[in-house]
Amino acid sequence: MLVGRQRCEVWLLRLAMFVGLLSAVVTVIYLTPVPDLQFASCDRPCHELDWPMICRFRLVLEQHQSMGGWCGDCPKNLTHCFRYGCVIAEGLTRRILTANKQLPGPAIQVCENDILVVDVVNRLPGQGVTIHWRGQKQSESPYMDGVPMLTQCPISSYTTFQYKFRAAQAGTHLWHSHTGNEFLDGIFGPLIVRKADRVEEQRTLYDVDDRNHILVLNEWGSGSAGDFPILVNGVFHKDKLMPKLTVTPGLRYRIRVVHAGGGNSCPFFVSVQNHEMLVIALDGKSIKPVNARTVQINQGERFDFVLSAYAEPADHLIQVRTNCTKMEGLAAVSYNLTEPSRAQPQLQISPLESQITMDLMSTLTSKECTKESVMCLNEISSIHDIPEPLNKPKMDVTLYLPFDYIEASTDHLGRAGLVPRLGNATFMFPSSPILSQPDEIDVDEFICNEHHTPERCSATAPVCECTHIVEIPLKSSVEIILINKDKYSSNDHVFHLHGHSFRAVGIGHDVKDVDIESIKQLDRQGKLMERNLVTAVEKDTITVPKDGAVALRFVATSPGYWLLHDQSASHWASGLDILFKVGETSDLPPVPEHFPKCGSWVGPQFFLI
Ligand SMILES: [Cu+2]
Repeated sequence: MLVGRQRCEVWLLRLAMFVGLLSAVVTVIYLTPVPDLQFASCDRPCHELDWPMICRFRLVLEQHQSMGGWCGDCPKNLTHCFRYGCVIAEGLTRRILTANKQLPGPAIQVCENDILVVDVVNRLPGQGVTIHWRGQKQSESPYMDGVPMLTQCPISSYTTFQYKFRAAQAGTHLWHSHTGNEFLDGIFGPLIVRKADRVEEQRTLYDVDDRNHILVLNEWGSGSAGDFPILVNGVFHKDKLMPKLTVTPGLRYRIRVVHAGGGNSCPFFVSVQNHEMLVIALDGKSIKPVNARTVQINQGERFDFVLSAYAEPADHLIQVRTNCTKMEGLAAVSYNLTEPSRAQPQLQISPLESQITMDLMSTLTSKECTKESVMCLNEISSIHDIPEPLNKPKMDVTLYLPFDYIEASTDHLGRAGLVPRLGNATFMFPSSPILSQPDEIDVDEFICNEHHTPERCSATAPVCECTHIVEIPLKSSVEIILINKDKYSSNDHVFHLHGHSFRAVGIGHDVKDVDIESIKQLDRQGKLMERNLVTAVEKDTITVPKDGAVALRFVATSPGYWLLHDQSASHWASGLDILFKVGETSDLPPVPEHFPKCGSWVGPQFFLI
C-alpha cells in the first residue's frame, strides 16, 4: 500500500514539476515580444528575434544619359522628372554611368546580420569594375571587399559577379565603385543597415527612422574647379526640383547623410534652416549626441542626425556648401500640413535645448577648432568606451606611416612630375589579386615588405614602386600614425581603412619640418599629440590635416588583405596606398569555388614566330 502511495506521490511531484516548468516556459514566451508579421522584403522593421534574411539585389551598371529621352518634358512637366530612368543631375544632357538607371544608385536597406546577395552586372563596354561596401568589415568574407587586383579581379565587361556577405556592421554606409573614376560618374548608393529598436542605443532620441530620409551628397564633375554643382540625391536644385524630406510637425526624425565624394574631394558643410541637428552617429557608429547648427564631413564619411520638427510648419532648406564651389546643393524639410500636429505641449521645448549648441561640428581639423562654439573630431566622444587592449599605452604593432610627394622621374602616373609615397613606397597593384591568386604574383617583381624589396628599389632609388605589404598578426592590437608631409598641396588628405574600423585616438599638428625619427621621439615623450584612450570615436575614414598627424587604433580581427589608402586622389592606383596582411595564409578563408581569375599572359613561343 505504502509503496503504491509513494509511487503516487512521486508521480504527483513529477506532474507538479512538469506543470511548473510548462507554465514558466509559457510565461517566458508570453512576455517575450515576437515580430507581429512575417516580412517578404528585407526592407522591414528590424526585430532582435528575427532570423536574418537572405536579401537579393541586382545592380546593373551601364552607360546612361542625364536629362535624356527618359525624362520626357521634365522640368516643364514635373511628373516626367520622376519617371523610371529619368536622371536629372545638374539638368544638362550628358553621358553618365548609373546603377539601375538611377543616380544615386538604389538604396540597399537591410537589418543587421542579414545576408546580402548582390548580383553586379557590368554592362559598361570594355570597362572592368568592382563594388566596395564601405563600412562592412567582411571579417568572414574578405573576397567580397571589392578591391580590384587585391581581393578580386575587376568584373569584366558584360559579366556578372555575385557579392555575398553578412551585413554585420549596422549604420549608415555607402556602396561605390572602387575602380577608375566610375564613382565620379554616378556608381554609388547608400547602404543602410538597421538595428532592432530594442538594441539601437540612440532609439529614444527619435520617433521616426523613415526609409526615405537619406541624403546622398556628391560633387558633380561637369563644372570646372570652383564652379561645379553639388548634387543632393542626384539633383542639383533647379526650378522647383529638389529632394524633399516630408515630416509631421511635432515628431523627431533620424536623417542619414552620406558624402559620396567627387573629383575635387571637397568637404561639405550641411545645415538645415531654422533647425538644429542632433548628431548621433559618425560613419555608422553611435556617438554621444552633439547639437550643431552646421556639420562638416569629408568624402566617404557619413553622419546621422535627429531633426525635431518643432519649427514653423513650412518648407525649410537643407543647404550643402563647400569652400570649393559657390554652387550649393539644396534639399528641403517639408512639413506635412495635412497631418495634424503631433506636438504635445511638453514636446514643443526640445529636451535637448538645455544642451549647448555648437555652431559647427566637424570631422576635420582646422584653426576654427580652438573656438568654443566649434567641436572637432578629437572632442567628439563615442558612446562606447575604448575596450581593452586598445586603451593601453603600448600596442602590439606600432606603425609610423609618413606620406609625401617628391619630384622624381618615373613612369608612374602621379601628379605632373610628382610621385606620391606612403611609408617610403609608391604603391603598385599586383598583376593578379593577391588574396585569390597569391601564387601567380612574381614576388621579385612586385612585392615589398620587411623581408623583401624588388631589385630596382636600391637604397639610392628615390622612388620604389611596389605592392607594399605589412604583415600584422591576427588579433594583435595595432596603432597607425599617419603623418602628412605633403608640402605641395594645401589640402588635407582623407584616408580609408578596409576590413576594420578604428578609434581615432589622436590628432597632432606642425610636423612639417620635423623628420620621422624626431617625430617618433616627440611621440615617445607625449609631445606629438594628446591621445584620448577612453572615448575616441570609431570610424573607417579619417582626415589627416595639412602638416599634421593622426593616430588610429584597432584590433586586427579580420584575416585578409586590407587596403589603407588616400581616397582624395581620383584614381584608385594613385600610389598613396598600403596593404595590411592580417593573419597567416592559413588563417584566410578558402578561395570560393570557381572564383574568377585574371593575370598576365605571354603567348607561347611558336605563336606567329
Ligand atoms: Cu577603398
